[in-house]
Amino acid sequence: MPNLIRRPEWWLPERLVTPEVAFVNRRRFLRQLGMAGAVSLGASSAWSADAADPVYSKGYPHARSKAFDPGWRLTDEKTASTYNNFYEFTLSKDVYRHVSAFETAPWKVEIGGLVEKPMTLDAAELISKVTLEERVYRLRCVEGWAMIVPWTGFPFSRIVEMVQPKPEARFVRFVTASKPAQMPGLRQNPEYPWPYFEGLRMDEAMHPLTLVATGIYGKPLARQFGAPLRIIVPWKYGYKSPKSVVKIEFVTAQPRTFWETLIPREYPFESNVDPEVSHPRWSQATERMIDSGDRVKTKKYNGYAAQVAQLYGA
Ligand SMILES: Nc1nc2c(c(=O)[nH]1)N[C@H]1C(S)=C(S)[C@@H](COP(=O)(O)O)O[C@H]1N2
Ligand SMILES: [Mo]
Repeated sequence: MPNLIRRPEWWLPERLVTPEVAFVNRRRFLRQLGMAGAVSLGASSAWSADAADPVYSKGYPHARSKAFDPGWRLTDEKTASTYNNFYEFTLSKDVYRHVSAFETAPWKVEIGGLVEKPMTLDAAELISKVTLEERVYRLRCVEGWAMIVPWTGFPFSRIVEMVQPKPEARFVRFVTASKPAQMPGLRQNPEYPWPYFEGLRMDEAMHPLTLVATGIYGKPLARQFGAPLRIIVPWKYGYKSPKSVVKIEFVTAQPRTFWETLIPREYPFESNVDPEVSHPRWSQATERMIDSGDRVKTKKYNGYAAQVAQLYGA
């Protein structure tokens, strides 16, 4: 990359792994980082899920599923809770410092489109209808970092059972929260096509690995993780796992996504983790574990090839 900017001394190497932002608007990004630094001096730095809205705490911790407990070493909880991507709040990783005004209850979720039984209900009610379990998954961000965390949640296929999609439904579209008064990033970065939106093929959405996450580390999701519920698709880059979902829509045509709208060549709809397919601006061959700093080889489908390769004709 050409040396377009002079880096200040506090610019840690890991700050560089924020390439989307840098590409979209480097100048705004730099200003934002500066502001975030200034604000953080006085702001509360509570990072723990203990701050999650108490309406979601019923039943925690939920039992870990034996089928999804591969025995990997978990990423340190504090590191995972203080190193997040959630651009509605900030373009920097210290999202936890910017979420105190975020109200996650009550939380209306609208599930509709091409379905027999559309429903609009509160997140707490939706969660009360399902059985929660804990699963240990890897998460790989397109920026080149990774973590291994215990999510609590339920399979997305439970939602499909509830609303009964019509045969014409071939894709699922997710829309996430847009609350400008509570989400400073929306106001600071108006050039992005808010609200954040994502999509999956129906067979991807129905895959048993696809999870609606409601908790992490044995507690309800802290705000920075996308409370009160978010989607987790562990074999795709992290941006395919939308946070703080408010709308789930079953549709016929492949929906656009937030990142595809911004830079289609770099963030295509499918976006399966693949060490052999470089991002146009960097290699995807390896990844950095966010707590240990270990650099490890990236695996095809993020290590889930045995479960998902058949979705892609492999
Ligand atoms: N609504 C919303 N969802 C989002 C994002 C975002 O900015 N907004 N960032 C995505 C990206 S790029 C990643 S890597 C993961 C990060 O999840 P984590 O912070 O729980 O590790 O969330 C994804 N979901
Ligand atoms: Mo990401």
